[in-house]
Amino acid sequence: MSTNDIFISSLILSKHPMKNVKPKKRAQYYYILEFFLERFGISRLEEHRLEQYKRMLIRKEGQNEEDTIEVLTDSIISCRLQRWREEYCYFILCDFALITMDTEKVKQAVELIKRFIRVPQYEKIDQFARLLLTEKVDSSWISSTRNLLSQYVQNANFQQRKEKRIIVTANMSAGKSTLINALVGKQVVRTSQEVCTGGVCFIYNKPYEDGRVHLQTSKLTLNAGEEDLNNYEWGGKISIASYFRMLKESAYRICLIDTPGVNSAINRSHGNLSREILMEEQYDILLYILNANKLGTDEEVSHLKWVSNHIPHNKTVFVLNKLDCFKKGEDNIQLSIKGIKNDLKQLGYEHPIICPLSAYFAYLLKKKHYGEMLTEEETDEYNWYSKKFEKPEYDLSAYSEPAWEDEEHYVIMSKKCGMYYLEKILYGGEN
Ligand SMILES: Nc1nc2c(ncn2[C@@H]2O[C@H](COP(=O)(O)OP(=O)(O)OP(=O)(O)O)[C@@H](O)[C@H]2O)c(=O)[nH]1
Ligand SMILES: [Mg+2]
Repeated sequence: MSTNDIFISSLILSKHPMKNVKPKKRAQYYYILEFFLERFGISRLEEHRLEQYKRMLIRKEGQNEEDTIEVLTDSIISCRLQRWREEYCYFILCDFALITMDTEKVKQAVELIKRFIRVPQYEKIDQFARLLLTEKVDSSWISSTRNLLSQYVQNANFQQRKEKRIIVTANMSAGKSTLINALVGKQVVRTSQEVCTGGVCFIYNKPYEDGRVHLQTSKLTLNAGEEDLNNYEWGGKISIASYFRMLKESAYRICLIDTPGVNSAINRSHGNLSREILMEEQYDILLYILNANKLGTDEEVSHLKWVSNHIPHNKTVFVLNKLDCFKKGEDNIQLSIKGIKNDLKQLGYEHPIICPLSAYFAYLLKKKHYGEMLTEEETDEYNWYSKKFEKPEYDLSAYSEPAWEDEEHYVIMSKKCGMYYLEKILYGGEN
């Protein structure tokens, strides 16, 4: 495994077995962990991961950090690892594995640990390392290591999954970024009615929810907040990693790729950049978003033609977004879908997949389901859209995945707004 895999790994330290031991022991533990990592050369990502441990193990409000570190360093130097409680070396090995996600380094760390423990313990640490490296959680093992071991195993198993890459393209403001936030289930990329996405952004799934969003711009942070996500400059490669709130677990690792709208008159470079990326980047699915409010415009037809001519048809999935904006009496969803199908046939798409959707409602629905605070405006919109999608004329499940009365309300609404079907198309099956 390469060290980059740390970027898509999850880590929860709130139940760490060292959390409730005496501050001095905790600090000693930290320094030994740091010593092990530095011994094998520490990468930038590993440093950031280690920082998370440092905050848990050392930093305490009201303490003068420099004094503390000095005093504790002294006590580490005179500390004999032999006097440790026996299980600490298993914790160190797990934490080392969780920070590096590198099996070769873990093997070397086992040998280093042996230099500090007694010979009769060798057999047991080898046995434990085998368990760790074969990615098995053994319930007979000391219960205090189980949480760390299980986190490592989940990360390692996740990283062995095949990656599925999905790139999103459309004209400006069709809802590309909103759709990505809806797939993730939280706000990770910026959305706006103005030209918004100014560069290419890679959004990776993580194995489980640890409440942390990773952001790599020219700077790296493994705990990006709203402020960080809203203020970075475009340019270079932007990567984000977060746990995706999926309706059903996927057998794949997912990478979503957000691109700028192709038709910006002010930022002509956006169109070129997007098309370059569509030609050069590796991906399994091209998600083409049609804005239901702007069907048939010259700009739509022009981008559709370009995509049809340059991207294999069997890779392309179409989304008809913003269907919540349709007006009863004036618009007809069924006829629109039929019309698009015909247009796509003219362009040579034999059996195009078209997913009708309200990305914005899907986003609100997930946020609410996962207990996130909605703003007052979002709450009003959530209530308004909920009412709308209960009505048969807006029920998008009629064109995709039928909803059943005995299903959970969240699943029913996800079907009605089109999210359930879209996730099934994107994450399920072989593609
Ligand atoms: N009503 C409604 N509004 C939506 C929907 N999806 C997106 N929007 C709104 O459309 C506007 C543009 O959305 P974005 O997601 O930023 O669009 P984009 O395609 O990423 O735009 P660029 O990055 O500028 O190309 C925002 O105000 C969104 O809230 C939807 O399904 N329904
Ligand atoms: Mg965008």
